Amino acid sequence: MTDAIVSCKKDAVLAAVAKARGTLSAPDIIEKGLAAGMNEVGTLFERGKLFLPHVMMAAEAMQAGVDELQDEMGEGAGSAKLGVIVNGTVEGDVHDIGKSIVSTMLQTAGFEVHDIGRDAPVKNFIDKAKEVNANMVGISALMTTTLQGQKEVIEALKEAGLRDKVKVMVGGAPATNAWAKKIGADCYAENASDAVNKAKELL
Ligand code: B12
Repeated sequence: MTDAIVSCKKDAVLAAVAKARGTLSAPDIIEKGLAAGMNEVGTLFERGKLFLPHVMMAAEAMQAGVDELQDEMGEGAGSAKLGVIVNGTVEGDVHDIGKSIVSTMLQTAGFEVHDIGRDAPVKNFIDKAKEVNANMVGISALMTTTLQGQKEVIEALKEAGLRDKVKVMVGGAPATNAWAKKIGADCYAENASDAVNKAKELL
């Protein structure tokens, strides 16, 4: 599956997903197969072995694979919700593959998730958190240049008087535990499984 993503071919990805279905769980297929492939694409891109159009094709193929598995991910575990989470990618940042995987996995684990998409202005995080009475806000940033946006959302939560009621989880490739601590987030999660575990601990 990882090879299929690196080959940037949607058909190959869908064929690999079909083959893995029934043997592996949907979250395993996504994280250990598709996301692993996307990370490999990132490494090859950084080394100049793949170019932006390839990355876009691989991203599309990845999304097609995730969409294919959506039904299997289900609506979450039971009727009792573990908590309400608003999740989005900060303004100026269009990367949303990882963020969307996190949303899907949180939902599958039993959280009510409101995904506000990518390139989301600070105001959208705040408005949505108020609207749905969120217990947690997840903030994704994939570039060093947009990481600051996570801090801005936290500051805005404080200004809106919501910080005491809402836990904050940050993620995305350039984020770290040290960064999360520095900006006053409640936690950092490295990947979607980690995000589910940390959300369960915090809520
Ligand atoms: C795919 C990709 C794209 C796609 C995005 C498609 C999409 N719909 O998302 C496209 C082609 C559109 C794109 C565009 C650009 N990109 Co780009 N892109 C990537 C790439 C190769 C992979 C990202 C990815 O999807 N990874 C796979 C997913 C599964 O992993 P993930 O995102 O890290 O998510 C996991 C964790 O981080 C975590 N997580 C993620 N979000 C959250 C949120 C929460 C709350 C939590 C808890 C956890 C969590 O869980 C996820 C699942 O395990 C990265 C390289 C890399 N190594 O990351 C570059 C990269 C991020 N891009 C980069 C750049 C520069 C750009 C562009 C400016 C174009 C360019 N010149 O290359 C534009 C950005 C425009 C903008 N304003 O945003 C740079 C950023 C450099 C920096 N400054 O830090 C990178 C690092 C590549 C590089 N080395 O140059 N990109």
